Amino acid sequence: MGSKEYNIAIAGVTGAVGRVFLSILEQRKFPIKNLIPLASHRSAGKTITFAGEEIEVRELNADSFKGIDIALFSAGASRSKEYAKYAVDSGAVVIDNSSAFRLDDDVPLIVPEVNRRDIDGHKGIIANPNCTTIIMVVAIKPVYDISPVKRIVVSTYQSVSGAGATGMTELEDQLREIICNKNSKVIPKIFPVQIANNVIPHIDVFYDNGYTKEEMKMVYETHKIMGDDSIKISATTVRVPVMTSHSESVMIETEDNVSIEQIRKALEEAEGVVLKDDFANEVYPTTLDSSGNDDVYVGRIRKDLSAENGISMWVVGDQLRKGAALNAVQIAEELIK
Ligand code: 25A
Ligand code: L14
Repeated sequence: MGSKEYNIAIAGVTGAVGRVFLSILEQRKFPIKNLIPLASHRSAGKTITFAGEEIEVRELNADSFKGIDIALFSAGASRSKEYAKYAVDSGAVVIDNSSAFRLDDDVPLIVPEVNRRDIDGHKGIIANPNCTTIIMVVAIKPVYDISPVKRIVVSTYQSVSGAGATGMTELEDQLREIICNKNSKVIPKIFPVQIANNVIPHIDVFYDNGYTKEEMKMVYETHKIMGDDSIKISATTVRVPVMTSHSESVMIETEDNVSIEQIRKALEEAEGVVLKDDFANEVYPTTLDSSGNDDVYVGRIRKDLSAENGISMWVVGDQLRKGAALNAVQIAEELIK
């Protein structure tokens, strides 16, 4: 990429991730010449504010990408499948937040802390992994570097903003209905059942093996990012009535016996990780620690009682930031280095 400042397009700018893209690009002073905000016809003509300037949102179409250097996509997989090719044909590099291309052989799937070198092989599209996967691998990589990880058992506690802006509206609306209107039954719109006062073991569609697509993303994407298909992974992904940040209970089995002290030290020194772990003083991370912040927080590190070389830990991260927009902007920063 020649110039020192870049033309950036954001597809899905009015969504949950899109808004965070704007604030992260601004905060990190990404060198931007022109910013082109794109969304559906519903948002065309509205304005967004970037670096103190009001910019009009345009409708995403085949001609949106003339002169664009980097196109950040977060408008859902079907939009990515339809429009990413136009961005690539216009000479832009696409960094895609959707699940559309993640498992394609010629598309690198990147978490900079883990596999930034894989960016080099890109052919115009780089994929941003699923949010729960990103948050988990940031915490697992430092352990893997001490001793190869053989097996992972993970349960997630995913916030409603993982389902986009409409997920947040749905939780707010249901809580208001229950608290203000004293109505204990509400009709779900985007979640399969009521999310207020509830916990739902169902994210994305079910596959024939009884796992959901969200659970299988954690398996396939972790293999690809870590470059190790031999890791045995089993996931249960669950929606909880929390606005932002995903939490994960992770059990890791390593090849060798690794001490808790070694793990703590490795995580303390790891890029993108904050260790918040002192059970004697009741210190552990929660979603209120991670929300609005960039790092992945780890605590509750202890020997697993059911596996010889097993470690259990609690991992929390803001899935709109490290799980989505921040990770994508970090990929863009690698590209222009
Ligand atoms: O397919 P995937 O990959 O599984 O992703 C599905 C969705 O998950 C979110 C993201 O939703 C994505 O669309 N998502 C993905 N990864 C995520 C992650 N890691 C993640 N969320 C959290 N963490 P979103 O709400 O964040 O963003 C949606 C954006 O996409 C734009 N969009 C939709 N259709 C489009 C389109 N852009 C171009 N062309 C299209 N055809 C969408 O813009 C938004 O920016 P918008 O203009 O449609 O929405 C503006 C506001 O309008 C409201 N709204 C949404 N749908 C409807 C609606 N209003 C009326 N009718 C509707 N059907 C919303 O309130 C929105 O804020
Ligand atoms: O694959 O609903 O990136 O929490 C991540 C968020 C899929 C949906 C992805 C959610 C999306 C998921």
